[in-house]
Amino acid sequence: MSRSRKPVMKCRHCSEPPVINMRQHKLALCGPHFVEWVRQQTERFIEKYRMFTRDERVLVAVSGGKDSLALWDILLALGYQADGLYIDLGIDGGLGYSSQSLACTQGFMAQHGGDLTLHVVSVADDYGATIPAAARVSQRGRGKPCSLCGLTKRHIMNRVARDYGYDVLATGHNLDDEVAVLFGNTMQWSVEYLARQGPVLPPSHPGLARKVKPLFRFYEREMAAYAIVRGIEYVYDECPHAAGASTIRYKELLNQLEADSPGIKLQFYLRFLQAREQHGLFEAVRQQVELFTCPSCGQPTTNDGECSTCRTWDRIRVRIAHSANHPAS
Ligand code: Q46
Ligand code: ZN
Ligand code: ZN
Repeated sequence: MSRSRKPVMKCRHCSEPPVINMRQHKLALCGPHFVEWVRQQTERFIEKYRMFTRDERVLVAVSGGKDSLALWDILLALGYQADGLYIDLGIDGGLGYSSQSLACTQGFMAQHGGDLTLHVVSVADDYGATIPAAARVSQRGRGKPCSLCGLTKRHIMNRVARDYGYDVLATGHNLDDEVAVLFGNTMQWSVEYLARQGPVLPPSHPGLARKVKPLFRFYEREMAAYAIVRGIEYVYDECPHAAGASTIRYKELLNQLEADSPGIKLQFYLRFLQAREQHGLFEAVRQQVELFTCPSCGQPTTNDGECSTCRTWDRIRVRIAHSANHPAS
């Protein structure tokens, strides 16, 4: 009686055991070959989608998580001019989330010899309160901080890119993030968001940087594997406010689909981009948006007057000052 042995899996390029098997690509790779593959692929996507060139200055938004640190690592290895931006949101959640995130970012810089440039912006110092404290008094998002947080982060990224003359702003969104957002936008038929979602967002206003997502074709597990193989220490915990977010539920659902049909997430996203580019899907919506300049911060706004970030934070500061003066009310 012959016993069937499970075939031993090997790296596609050498005889070492693989660190990852990417079923959607039918590709298993060992650590060094996986790192090489990720970098080559990233370079290919940067060129294919005309994200940026080596002459342009790139600002990478780093959160201390695996994706943004992996992105910074990849861009540096490929020889791009990449600096970092860390936004201190002042989120603690019992875990010291923001301070841990900054510590991981600084650890990453030390690993790279310490001569990298990192811009650190504190929301509390620049806007007057941490995100959780501001969310408690803001009417935006009904006490949940994410809407205010997203608005403020975008405002800061635009500001730092403009003030320091960066051509491009790069974020570490991976395929799982992008597909979950696309799924949510499709479920709601949020045509304005669908018209703008993509790996490259050209500047909508003078002085704004182009926004790019060089990792948008990598699965989340690929980025986790990259960070681990490269020995990058990153914050494992999600932001404590992420719990219950609809994107997390969408990710679970999409993972179930992916387990049955490897590659379905990538296909869903790429075919959306194709439909939009080749068939002009949502083109009419894109052309309808008229932008004004906020008189306070100079950033684009859909209102003729102060932008929603300036208005929201003005109200928050008033409420905080009022409650400081009237503690019992
Ligand atoms: S950081 Fe900010 Fe996220 Fe935390 S408060 Fe919400 S939006 S969950 S990406
Ligand atoms: Zn190998
Ligand atoms: Zn403004």
